[in-house]
Amino acid sequence: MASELKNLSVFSTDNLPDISKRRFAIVVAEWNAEVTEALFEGAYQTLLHYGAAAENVIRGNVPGSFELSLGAQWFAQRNDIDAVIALGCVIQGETKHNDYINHAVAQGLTQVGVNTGKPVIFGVLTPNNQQQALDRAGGIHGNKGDEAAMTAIKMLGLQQQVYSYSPKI
Ligand code: RBF
Repeated sequence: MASELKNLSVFSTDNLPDISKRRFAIVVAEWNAEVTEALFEGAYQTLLHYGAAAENVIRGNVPGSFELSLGAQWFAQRNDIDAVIALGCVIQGETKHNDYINHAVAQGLTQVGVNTGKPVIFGVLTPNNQQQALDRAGGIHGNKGDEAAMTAIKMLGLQQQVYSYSPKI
């Protein structure tokens, strides 16, 4: 496979907005905790690295990925939260539960973002097995938690650009 030895968490960091006063919520699913803790660590450190203040990053846990949407909604509805990052890991099993959960979470998080007008980031791994997950949670393929945090930052930059734009008439 083309991605076999590649770090997939490579992203451009040009023109990032100032996030020193922005407030983030990170919602973490407790299922597959070894993986989701690593995703959290990646997301948290990335936010701090690019200028977020530690006291402006709050964390909430939900039991499983299915609960991420509601957890994200509760945070996104707060006036003092600018962006929400949802982290989970749904490993393929012998039944199709993973498909149901993945679709529900993808739709749920999309809805929360669109309804609240805030960046709500899908940081849910959907691997075939635990190793694939670990490879993407601080392993050979990078850390999707880092990417989720960077996505939140970039969306805040776009939001700022859109709302500060004034047409030259
Ligand atoms: N939650 C996850 O975050 N990752 C999983 O891999 C996962 N597998 C599940 C498998 C089954 C058969 C069931 C019933 C639940 C699973 N969940 C998983 C939990 C799910 O996200 C949710 O917490 C529960 O279904 C309660 O609403």
